[in-house]
Amino acid sequence: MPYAEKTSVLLIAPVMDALYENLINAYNVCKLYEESDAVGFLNATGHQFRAIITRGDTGVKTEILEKLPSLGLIAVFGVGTDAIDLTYTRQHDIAVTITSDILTSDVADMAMGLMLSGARKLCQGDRFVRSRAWESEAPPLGSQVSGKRLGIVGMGNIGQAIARRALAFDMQISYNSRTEKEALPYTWQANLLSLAQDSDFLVIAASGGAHTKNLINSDVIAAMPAHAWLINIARGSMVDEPVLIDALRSNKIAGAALDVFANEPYVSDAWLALDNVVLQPHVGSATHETRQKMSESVIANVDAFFTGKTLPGQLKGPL
Ligand code: 8YV
Repeated sequence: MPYAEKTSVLLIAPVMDALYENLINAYNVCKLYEESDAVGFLNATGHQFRAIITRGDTGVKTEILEKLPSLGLIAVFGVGTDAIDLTYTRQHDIAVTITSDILTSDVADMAMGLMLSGARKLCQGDRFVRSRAWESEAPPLGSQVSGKRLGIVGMGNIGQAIARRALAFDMQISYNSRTEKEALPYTWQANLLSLAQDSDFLVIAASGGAHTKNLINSDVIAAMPAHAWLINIARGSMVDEPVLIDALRSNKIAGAALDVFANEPYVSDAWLALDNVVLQPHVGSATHETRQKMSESVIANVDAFFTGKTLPGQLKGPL
C-alpha cells in the first residue's frame, strides 16, 4: 500500500489523553501550545492547517485564525464559543463544531451539587469531621434548598436541565432570558433585577461572550436578598468578581458556589479567604462518561470535515 502522509491538524490547547490518542491515530497533530515561538511556527506552517481543535474554555485567538488561510474547521471540545470570534469565522467560511447535547446533564448536576453544597455547608461539614471539631462542638446549621425560589439566568439546554432537577426539589422556578419560552412551565422574568430580588438561589446558566460580560453587576448583586446564594456554572466573565467578593465579605448575600472564574485557572487570594464560598475548578462536564463522549464527538466532527460529510456538531442558529 502506498505511504499516505497523515493530514495535519493544529491543537490549540491540551486535551484529555483519550482524545489526543485518537487524534494521533489518524492525523499529524501539531501542538501550538508547545511551540516556544508560536508566531514563527504559524508564519512558516499556518497555510497547511485546514482544521484546528480547541477547548470551549480556551477557544482560539483571532490573531491565530489570521495566520491560518486554509482553515475550514474549528472543532471545539465543549459547547462554549465565547472565546472564538464568530464574526471572523462566518466571514471566512470556517465551520465551528461543538460537542452538543452531551454535557448538559453533568453541568446541571453540578449546579444542583453547588447549590446543595453551599446551602447545606457540605464542604464545611467535611472539614468539621476531618478536624475532629465534631468531638467538642455542634456542627453549623445550613439553609434549606427544597421548596425555595430558584432564579435561572439563561434558559437554554442547561438552564432547562437545571429547572427539571429543581422541580424534584419542589422549587419555585423563574428565569430570565431574552424572550419568554412559552412552552415551559416556569415564570419568565423579563427583568434580571426582579429575578435577582425574588430568588433564594440565583443560578447563572447563560452563554458567555461580550453580550453577557459582567451581567451579574453591582445592581444585580444588590438586588439579591441577604440570605441568597449565587451559583455559576457558566462563565466567570459574566460576574463582576470584585463586586461579588465585596458582597460576600460584608455578608450582603449568603454565599456563592462557583465552578468558573474570570481569569481561570488563576483564582485570586480574595476567593480563598472567604468561607461563604464553594470553589470548583471548572469541572461541570468533567465526568469519565461525558468527557469520553465529548472526545468521540470531536473526532466525529474532524473526520466528517475531512471526508466531506455533514458536520454532526456544527454550530447552528443566529450568532
Ligand atoms: C469544557 C466548557 O469542559 O463546554 C464548555 O464550553 O467550558 C467546558 O464544559 C471545557 O471546554 C473543557 O476544558
